[in-house]
Amino acid sequence: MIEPKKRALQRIQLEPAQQLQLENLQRRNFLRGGLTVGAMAMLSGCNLQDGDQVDKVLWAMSRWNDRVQAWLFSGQKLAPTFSKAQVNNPFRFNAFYSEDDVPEVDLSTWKLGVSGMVRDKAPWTLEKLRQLPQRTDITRLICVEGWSAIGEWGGVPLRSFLEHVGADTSAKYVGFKCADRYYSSLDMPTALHPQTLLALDFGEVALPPDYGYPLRIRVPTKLGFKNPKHIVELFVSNDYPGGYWEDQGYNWFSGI
Ligand SMILES: Nc1nc2c(c(=O)[nH]1)N[C@H]1C(S)=C(S)[C@@H](COP(=O)(O)O)O[C@H]1N2
Ligand SMILES: [Mo]
Repeated sequence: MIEPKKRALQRIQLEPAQQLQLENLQRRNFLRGGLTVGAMAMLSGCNLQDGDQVDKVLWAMSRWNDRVQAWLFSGQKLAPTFSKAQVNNPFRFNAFYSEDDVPEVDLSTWKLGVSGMVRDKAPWTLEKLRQLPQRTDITRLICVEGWSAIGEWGGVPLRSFLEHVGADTSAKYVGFKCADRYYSSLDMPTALHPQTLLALDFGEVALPPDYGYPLRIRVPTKLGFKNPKHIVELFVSNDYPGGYWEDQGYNWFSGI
């Protein structure tokens, strides 16, 4: 398999901004093992000095790849599960800031806002969420930075929640906003996947601050960055919501 982007980068002197864009796109396509030969043929049709044009073609292809992957994904393939003895303790922390800056969420004012293509937009308290059916899975969280850890997460299957609020499940996306500026989004089949949880618990106790108190997404069929912590709002939409890392070039689909 040729690596057309690398070759293009070697041959052509790019402006720093163009170089950065191409590197973002390389990261975005990294998980899929680079561009196809057909894509390279398309690329060679444009002037590689023209950053805008190259970016447009590469981004379009990346989106196309997302659509193909979403289509291939049945929505029901289960992620591997593990035994309690395999849980990593202590669990690893990660965020775009250090542990000292973990947001302190005040439960007396915290609510989960619900918006977009849903029948019932009333906000949810943690207490109300705990009254919905719960599920627990011991799964592996895999970070794109190259580490992984096994943990036990419990909470409300996102599917049950979406059904409860009368979400339009024919919509394309479920998006999440967090208490710390972080945001992310899932394709609807993944949102309806049986192992995708609105997680409230971590190892049988309420989520500790580091791991997303009071509510996070736990989606074992996706990379770590698609597991937003400290969620404050959930919305259903047909408009592509992107994400904190996704908008910096990481592949939006990033999973199975
Ligand atoms: N709100 C918020 N959620 C986030 C992040 C973040 O910076 N802020 N980082 C993501 C990344 S990159 C990873 S790998 C996981 C890490 O989760 P952990 O701290 O439970 O290991 O959280 C994800 N969710
Ligand atoms: Mo991550």
